[in-house]
Amino acid sequence: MKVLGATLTPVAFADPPLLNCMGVHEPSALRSVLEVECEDGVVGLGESYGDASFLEQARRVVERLAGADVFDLPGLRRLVTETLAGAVVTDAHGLIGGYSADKTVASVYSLIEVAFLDAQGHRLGVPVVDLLGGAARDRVDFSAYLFYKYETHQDGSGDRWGRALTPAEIVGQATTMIEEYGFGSIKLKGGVFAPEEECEAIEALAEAFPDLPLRLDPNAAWQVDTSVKVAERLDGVLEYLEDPTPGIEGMAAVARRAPMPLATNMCVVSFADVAPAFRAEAVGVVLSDHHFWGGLRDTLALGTTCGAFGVGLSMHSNSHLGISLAAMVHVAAATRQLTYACDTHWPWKTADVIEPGVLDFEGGAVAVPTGPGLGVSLDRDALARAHERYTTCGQTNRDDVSYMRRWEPGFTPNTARW
Ligand code: GKR
Ligand code: MG
Repeated sequence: MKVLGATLTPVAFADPPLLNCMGVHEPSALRSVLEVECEDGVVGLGESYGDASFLEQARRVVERLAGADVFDLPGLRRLVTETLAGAVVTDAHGLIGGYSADKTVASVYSLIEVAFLDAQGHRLGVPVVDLLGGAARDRVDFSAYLFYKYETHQDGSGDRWGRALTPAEIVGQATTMIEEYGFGSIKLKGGVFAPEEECEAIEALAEAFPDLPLRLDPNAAWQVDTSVKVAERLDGVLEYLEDPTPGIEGMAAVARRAPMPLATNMCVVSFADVAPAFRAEAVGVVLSDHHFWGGLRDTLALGTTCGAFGVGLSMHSNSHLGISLAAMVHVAAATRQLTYACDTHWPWKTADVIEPGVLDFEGGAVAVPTGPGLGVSLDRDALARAHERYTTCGQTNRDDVSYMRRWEPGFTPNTARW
């Protein structure tokens, strides 16, 4: 089935002032929505990053898609690789590891592969999970993803979540999120305050939710010895400790002394990282993410690789909309080796570009959509509103660091600070 044309639309949606080691989320999160129009009126959807550098590279390929066959994924890989030879998308936000030409190809390919798979599913009348070999599970578990947060943005605009800067406020945030979504595990984004304070928040969560598995992710804000101290203190409390310190070598040094597995979405971010990280026994859990692991089929391959080495598998998320959640659910459902509930930023947004009703959470899980393709449809008015917000919000790149300086002039990222 031939592609007739494709449109890439940058969009923005409201994001609360969530804190991390790089600073604080700006008022808008940026994404891109891809529509691939094919013969017979079939349209395939994809979603990915919205930063200028990503858009620039993705557009170079998108404008060459006409004439491609949506069933020829190796051909798509060649087109992306040839078009982007040597190009590098730089993501200055620094929260998903280093960037490289290979990661750029993998990211742009992924955006389009998802849309091609969606189109294939529509053409054949089957859900994407079936194109990936079938469902290993019919519901996908997600964890409550907690953030320290300010009460309002710099312009004074607030949100329904309020302030969360203390252990009690973090427990309050968890309580609301779990009541509404039914999550059965909890992740706290750390790297914001001194590690002792973040340990106190985790201990408060353990007391409030004694039956729920917990995770802490400071995005490499700590040095090796600090990481080990935290790991020892939270022995028996955390199911895994995520990216405590930078780099494979640093993670391996922590892993040798930590009682719980270490997880990562920062030091194993492409297949080139797998051998050195696994050889060094640096990580016990890899957080997959189809957006930069080269699409849904390579994410499945990552699952197989992790399974072969006895390494666990979870799933990473960034602020995202419903097309991405649908893709995450289909690939997670098809991945036999998934050993933990996946991350999602879903509860933090208030708008989307898809028609509601397909991706509802029940008991912390999303049922795999059964409609053709991804099973979601675009709400054109909502897409237009989100694009309008993109054109007027004044943001073209995620920059948590500069925004943080409006609260704390002179702020520098907390990477390996403690
Ligand atoms: O949304 O601030 C955030 C997160 O810190 C995100 O950017 C990370 O990439 O969730 C991610 C993670 O697990 O590191
Ligand atoms: Mg992480």
